[in-house]
Amino acid sequence: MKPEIKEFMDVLKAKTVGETEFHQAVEEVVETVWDTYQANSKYKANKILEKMVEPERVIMFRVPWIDDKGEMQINRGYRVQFNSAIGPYKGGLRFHPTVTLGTLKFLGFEQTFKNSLTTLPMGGGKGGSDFNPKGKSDNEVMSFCQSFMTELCKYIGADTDVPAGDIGVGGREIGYLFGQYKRIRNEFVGVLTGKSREFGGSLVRPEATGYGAVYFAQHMLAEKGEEIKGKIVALSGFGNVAWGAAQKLIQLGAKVVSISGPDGCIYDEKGMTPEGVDYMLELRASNNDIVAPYAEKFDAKFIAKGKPWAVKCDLAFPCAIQNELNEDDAKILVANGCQMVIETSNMGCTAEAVRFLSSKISFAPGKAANAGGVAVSGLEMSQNSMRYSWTGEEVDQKLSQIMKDIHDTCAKFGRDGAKIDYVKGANIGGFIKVAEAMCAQGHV
Ligand code: 2IT
Repeated sequence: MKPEIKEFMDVLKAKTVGETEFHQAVEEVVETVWDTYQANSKYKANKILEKMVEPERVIMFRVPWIDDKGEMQINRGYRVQFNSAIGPYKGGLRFHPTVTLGTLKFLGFEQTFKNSLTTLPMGGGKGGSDFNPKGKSDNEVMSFCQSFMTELCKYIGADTDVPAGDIGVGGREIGYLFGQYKRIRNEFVGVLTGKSREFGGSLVRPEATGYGAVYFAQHMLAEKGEEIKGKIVALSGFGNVAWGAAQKLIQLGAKVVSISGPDGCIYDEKGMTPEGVDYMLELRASNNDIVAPYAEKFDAKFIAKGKPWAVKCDLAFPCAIQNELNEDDAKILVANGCQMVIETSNMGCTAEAVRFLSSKISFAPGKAANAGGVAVSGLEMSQNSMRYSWTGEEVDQKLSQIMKDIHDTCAKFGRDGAKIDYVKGANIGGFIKVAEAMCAQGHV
């Protein structure tokens, strides 16, 4: 690492003690955009990089709610409004016991560049809570969501900040959050995305992150004159993102051989069927956070506490959570002949794994590969503003074009001879648009 970059990181770390995931996300961006930054006197005079690592606003609040036993529970809620240079803050809400301010700062920071890459006018934000939805009843989830929105509704709005789902926040939670916002503010507006179809949701939003990652992989393969048909694919996770990816992969003739959950991983050597993909939804809805029952139902292998990275595959899509794939996993994947890792979770790979994979095979970072989710959220905002809905084909076609544009941006800024450095391409491409907008808007 260059001494100037180390100095930049040391200053940041001293101001943000303990926010290790945030440091990891920032370091990767700073390392890749440093030369672009140094070469532009306007960016330097405006201290753009120093500004970009400081969120515009952080809101932290108490969330009291009553459980089914009548007991008071207290959680912590957050919204990190990171950057509004190119549009209203936009990004998901995560309900998961591991959520800290550092987690949401890393996610909000990444979201700023991701949203810039989508070509749509969306700034970056992220929020959530340490609330654990696992094992909670519908009534408890609603009680929590209503209390969370009672505070959050003071800070968001269709032209200010538009949250959506992330881990632990799906259609059910968005429904409860929307209902409470509407009740308090007396406004029916597009303040959340990922809504149900009946009240302003977009077709293809549930599938969009997974579909988008597969479309991105198609462009990566096309660079090498290859196609997705016949490829053996390892997936992790079993939530919304893994579900969408599995569905599209199977449609395109790939063989999906794994999924995973906190309890372990499933190895289905014969390949998942569409019924298996549908069953993922049942597993998710059961609220138990386990994948083991899949093995018995579909005659597959369950590896307790195992990760799917030791299975033989051509393509790997981490779709679960940050840092789920480390350097050892990366080495096993490459040794087993894996050609590409498409990071579909946010910062799914550790910094060491990213370095190793980028040097050996093709690696797509999450902020490019998983941008399809927020892109269709942006399309949901457009439809809400028009008070109109597009057909599924229209939305899918726009999503597909956006993923191609993101791939083109990565290629434009990351091409290095015959290879594309997708990490560099995504970071520089995402950075320039936000930096230009920030410079134009003056000292704010
Ligand atoms: O990480 C992400 O891009 C999301 N969770 C989706 C955010 C959104 O606003 O749809």
